[in-house]
Amino acid sequence: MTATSTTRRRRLIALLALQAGTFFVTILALMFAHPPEAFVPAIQALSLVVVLLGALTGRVLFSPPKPWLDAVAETGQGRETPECRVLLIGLGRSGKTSLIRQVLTGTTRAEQSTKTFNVYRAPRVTDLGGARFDIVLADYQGQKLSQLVIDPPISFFGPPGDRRINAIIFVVDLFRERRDAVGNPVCDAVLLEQYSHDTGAQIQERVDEQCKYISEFTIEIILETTFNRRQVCSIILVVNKIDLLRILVERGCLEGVSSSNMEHYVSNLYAPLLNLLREAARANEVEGLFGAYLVSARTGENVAVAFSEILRRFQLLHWRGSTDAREFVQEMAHG
Ligand SMILES: Nc1nc2c(ncn2[C@@H]2O[C@H](COP(=O)(O)OP(=O)(O)O)[C@@H](O)[C@H]2O)c(=O)[nH]1
Ligand SMILES: [Mg+2]
Repeated sequence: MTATSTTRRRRLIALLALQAGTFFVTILALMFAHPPEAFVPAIQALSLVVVLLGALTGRVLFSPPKPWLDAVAETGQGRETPECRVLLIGLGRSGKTSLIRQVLTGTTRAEQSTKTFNVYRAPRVTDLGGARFDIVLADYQGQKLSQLVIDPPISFFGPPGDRRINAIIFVVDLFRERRDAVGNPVCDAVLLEQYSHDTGAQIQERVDEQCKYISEFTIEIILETTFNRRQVCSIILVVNKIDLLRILVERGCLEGVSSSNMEHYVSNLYAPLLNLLREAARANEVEGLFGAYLVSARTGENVAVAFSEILRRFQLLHWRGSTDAREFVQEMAHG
């Protein structure tokens, strides 16, 4: 049991003892101070007052009680099944929910939702001896990353000072969604048609937009909010919608880019962001997985590859006991 959970248990016991003590003293006082006929209604009225006072005292003494109680109830402390918690961060419409659908093979019903997060869960079995665990994915859907700091749901993040996230995936793409006259997203055929001229410039525009969203400062905020070196063992960049790029490359829309150097082209586009992530991870002593994974949440291409390394690291970390994630990842990198 962690120091934090021990503190919470002590607080809970103290709160209950305080309430019970107050109640007991009141009953004794009543027995001495009142004649028998006044006894029953007076006790009833005073019991109510004592309970209300107790609750008020608890609120003042143990404030803020709600996050604390939420934490005890929801962080999974004492939960039997280990959880690999993966946070997906990215601009709206870059494909986070579609990626989750691919990973959980069609199950997209969120088990918890807030204004800014959906949380999905699926059972898994390890490659290392068949132990069970859950993969839990949180899809950040707010537009402003500041919301991440203001209201991160404790059930997924874990309480401040004891964060529980194992992997952070930054999701970017290469194509901005286009809408028709009535506001519906256009189909891929129309999107490809629109991207078939000035292709390089249009893609660069989207990359710039993505890099503006996931900047040095936002990375810092995200790590500040989520990071716990005992838990985080992967930070990766996923570049989505590679199916569309492949078609445009095959059509010859990007001069000098072929299917054999497509990965190189994308890595160059996202080199500044990759460098920022690499530096942030180094500063926090996480040796993440820093190639950009080119994936398609639509076709499933490369999605399993990107996730399998995250799951492998989690499994090794978890079933080796309480090893510090940082030491473990360094060991892996060296051998
Ligand atoms: N062609 C293509 N479209 C995609 C891909 N991933 C997502 N989309 C589409 O992009 C839109 C936004 O996806 P969604 O998963 O809702 O993005 P989110 O807002 O980041 O959760 C949807 O219309 C998806 O069908 C992909 O890999 N290829
Ligand atoms: Mg979504």
